[in-house]
Amino acid sequence: MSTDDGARGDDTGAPKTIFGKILDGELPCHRIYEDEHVLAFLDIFPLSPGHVLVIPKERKAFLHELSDDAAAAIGRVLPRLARAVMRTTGATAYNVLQNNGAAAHQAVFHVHFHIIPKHGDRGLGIAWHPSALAGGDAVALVERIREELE
Ligand code: DGP
Repeated sequence: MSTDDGARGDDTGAPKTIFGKILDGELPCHRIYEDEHVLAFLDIFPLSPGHVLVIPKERKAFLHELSDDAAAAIGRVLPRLARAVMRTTGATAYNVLQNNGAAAHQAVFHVHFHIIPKHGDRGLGIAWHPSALAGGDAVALVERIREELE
């Protein structure tokens, strides 16, 4: 899969990203949680109160580049962090968002998961334009994706 998406800021020798600088203590953050593999902190441009970012310490630009260990570490803490954000903000709905690539609205090229509480109109706005899944296409697509699975 192509990852030629401009400044990557991962461990390929590309310039350090903002999140890399936060990990290295060169920039401050409102830290919520940290372990060996993961850091979580408040988003500096929140869509709603309680908007949190969860990042791996592994410096990769895109989700599909993460090691299984880094991915598992994030998966382990995401629900705990979501529970804490929900309890703290009183939100009863939230989105978890993870963008990959500038075309998909990624601005910082270090993997990050957003936890975004929904408070009335505040939170993530989604433009969703579904189409109908055609039976024949689905069968062929499933086959091809399965072949690509490592
Ligand atoms: P994305 O579009 O998925 O790449 O989101 C990047 C997010 O990062 C965006 O919601 C704003 C946030 N952000 C950008 N710079 C900083 C920063 O210096 N500190 C913090 N805490 N968040 C930042």
